Amino acid sequence: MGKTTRLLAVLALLAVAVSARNDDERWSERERGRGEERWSERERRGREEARGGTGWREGDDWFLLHRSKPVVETEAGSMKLVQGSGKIPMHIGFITMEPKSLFIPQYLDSSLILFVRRGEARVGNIYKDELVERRLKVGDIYRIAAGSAFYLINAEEGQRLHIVCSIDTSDSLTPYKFQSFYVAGGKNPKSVLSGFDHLTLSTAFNAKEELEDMLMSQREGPIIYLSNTTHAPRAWSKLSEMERAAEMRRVGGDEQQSTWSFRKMMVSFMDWSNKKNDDRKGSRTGKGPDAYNLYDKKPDFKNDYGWSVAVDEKNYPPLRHNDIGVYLVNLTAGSMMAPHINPMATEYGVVLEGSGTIQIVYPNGSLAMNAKVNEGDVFWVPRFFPFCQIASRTGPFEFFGFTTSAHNNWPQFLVGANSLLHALRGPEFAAGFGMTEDRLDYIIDAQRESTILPTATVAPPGGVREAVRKLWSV
Ligand SMILES: *[C@@H]1O[C@H](CO)[C@@H](O)[C@H](O)[C@H]1NC(C)=O
Ligand SMILES: *[C@@H]1O[C@H](CO)[C@@H](O)[C@H](O)[C@H]1NC(C)=O
Ligand SMILES: CC(=O)N[C@H]1CO[C@H](CO)[C@@H](O)[C@@H]1O
Repeated sequence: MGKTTRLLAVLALLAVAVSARNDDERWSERERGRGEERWSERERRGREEARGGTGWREGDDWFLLHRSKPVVETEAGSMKLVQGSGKIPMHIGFITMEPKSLFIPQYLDSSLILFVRRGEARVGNIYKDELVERRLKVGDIYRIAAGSAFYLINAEEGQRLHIVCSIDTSDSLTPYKFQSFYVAGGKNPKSVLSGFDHLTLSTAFNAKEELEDMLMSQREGPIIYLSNTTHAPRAWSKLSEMERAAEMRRVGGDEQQSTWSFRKMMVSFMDWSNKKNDDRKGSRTGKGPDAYNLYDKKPDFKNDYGWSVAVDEKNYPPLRHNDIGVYLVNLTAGSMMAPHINPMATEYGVVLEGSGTIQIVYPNGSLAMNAKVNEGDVFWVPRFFPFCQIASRTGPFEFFGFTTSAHNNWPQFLVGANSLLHALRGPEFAAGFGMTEDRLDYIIDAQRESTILPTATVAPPGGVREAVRKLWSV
């Protein structure tokens, strides 16, 4: 990149940073919903938008991912998908499960990183041929590999479960799409088992009539209530009995111990769901990676205006497999994540709490997006594009997301005490702006904070803004 281009970009950014603050000041009080209610409202609107089929919104908020489509909708829960953009094979999924419900055992052709937003989840999945079960709490992230069978349970009595997940389709059968294969199921969803012909299956299971029962009963969709004594769980428990019997026969023998690992999962799973009350209090069974909690991690950066954490493969090794990183940022009311770029990764963001503004700048130095976002909104920022996030003045702004790199992403800050401008300063740099070094230094030094910057009112007085205005009129 030539020096002139770099200078132009920096100049544009300075302007954006300054105007961002003005915009934020103008931003009037917005009605601010809370908790559950707000979330389900967003879900509903998302669905409506999907039905309306408006597609990508052009222009101003192209980097907001509005188009969400429901992929599962049952009485007991839903899953909606926000499709990734451009050449990034990643989608964001929102899973909602009512109390005492189950997401039927399945595997995907894509890998998942779950993040528990609200409630508690029990997740079982096959890891290296063994069933691993974990209890996930708010803030936990947990990876499920492509092709690994898993189930999700909301075992809580009165608490809805909300999960946000990334779906990495880079290994999927169809580019940029993912496919579920239900292991359990019946008429709806259809179990992959039911695809085999009768003789094959009954030979494989060494059972007959029970199979019919097992594979025809389920009709309530992929997310079901555990509490309803439908046919399905009863039918599945037959499988469990058959498996146990088979296990007994195998004892002592050395024949194929763990050939069909999801049968093991089903046994364990049935043992659990047959019990009316959950008396297994342990939070983990089986050998395999644990969940990693974002809220337990010491912030990587923290000042009076907010904090941020980034989780990479060093913190949570399973991230290495997909080369995906996870981050979480909490800004106090009115604060700003200083304009920066991700030199290594494209970034996805999901607003968890509060509202704010996302500004993104094109490489040519013009403003690409200046959009207000609220809880549940999803945005993305292409690699190399300068951007910043600004909290509204009404309250803290919390967002989290995924980056397409599991390594340290080394974000480069363009404004603030730790910025590129400090590194580049000197006579050439000042000449690039057509200013004296002193005047440029004056501007650069005015911001003493780094990374997360205070609101305009707390920031140093008008002098800098005045100087920048003069700079523009040159
Ligand atoms: C975010 O920061 C605000 C204070 O600005 C605090 O009240 C809130 O609890 C924080 N959120 C989290 C998840 O820590
Ligand atoms: C900058 O680039 C964007 C995207 O390529 C384009 O839409 C816009 O018109 C350009 N602006 C200028 C001033 O060249
Ligand atoms: C079909 C059916 O009986 N559905 C019920 C399952 O259980 C939940 C509560 O646990 C009810 O709300 C459903 O109506």
